[in-house]
Amino acid sequence: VMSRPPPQHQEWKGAGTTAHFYEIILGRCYTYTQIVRPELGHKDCQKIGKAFTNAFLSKDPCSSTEQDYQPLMELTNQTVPCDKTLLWSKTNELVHEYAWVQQELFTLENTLLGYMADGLRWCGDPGSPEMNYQSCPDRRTDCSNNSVSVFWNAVSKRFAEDACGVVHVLLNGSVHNTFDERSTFARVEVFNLHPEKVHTLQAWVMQDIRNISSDSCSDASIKNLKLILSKRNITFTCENNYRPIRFLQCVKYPEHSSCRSKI
Ligand code: N1C
Repeated sequence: VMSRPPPQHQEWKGAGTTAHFYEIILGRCYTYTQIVRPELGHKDCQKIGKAFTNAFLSKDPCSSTEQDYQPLMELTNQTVPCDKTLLWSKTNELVHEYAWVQQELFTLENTLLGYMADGLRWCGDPGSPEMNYQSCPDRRTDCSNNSVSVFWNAVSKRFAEDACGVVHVLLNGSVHNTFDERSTFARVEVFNLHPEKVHTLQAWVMQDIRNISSDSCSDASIKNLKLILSKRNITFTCENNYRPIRFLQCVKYPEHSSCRSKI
């Protein structure tokens, strides 16, 4: 057998930093600030890119802190209009399809920082100034305070704190825990909505069109969400299979029985 070169970095269980990470975040920053939202054309993408990598390079990727991301967060502050914040849990694909059609709604991925980081992985190493492209900590088997999880916790927290008016959330009625206490939505966002600014959380609970079951809004986990919000003085409303989003599901499965009625 040929001898393997010694690893340059600590070895983790999760996949490594996305190839060309720096070029991708820089390109996405320019796309967002020049093309998607030209009103943010004054943002300094070079500075933002550096602040992003400075948050995790040469550091232990299992001891990441929200403070590490503070300079990045300050450079990427952005106002989302009241009533236009759209949260989600376990509906990653559908929520972004809806936000694409309803251009005035903002998911976190429709803000600069969420747009830059969406779908990427990154970590550094205390013994090296480089990114670790070989492996990064796995959230479950290595550590929860890893560079990627801490980032999403920090930006999700700010996104919820900044929300005002009616906030919407798109939930998945076809999974075991529609409101999952371990999710970012439950752990971070629900507790960081400011009741002085956010009077109502409106949930849209969508079921997989291929197996529509009973009323998801009366699910036990949704009752738990309602209780948490009432204690926080935020009104909760819930709607099953919201029609505009059902129509999006019907685009994908037009022959399904629930899509065949002539309106
Ligand atoms: O844990 P979740 O969903 O409830 O997180 C979703 C929730 C949304 O409302 C977003 O504002 O939290 C925010 N958010 C993201 O926008 C996001 N984009 C990508 C949280 N996590 C995000 N990711 C990655 O997906 C991240 O790695 C995290 O662990 C998953 C969350 O998926 P989920 O369980 O469906």
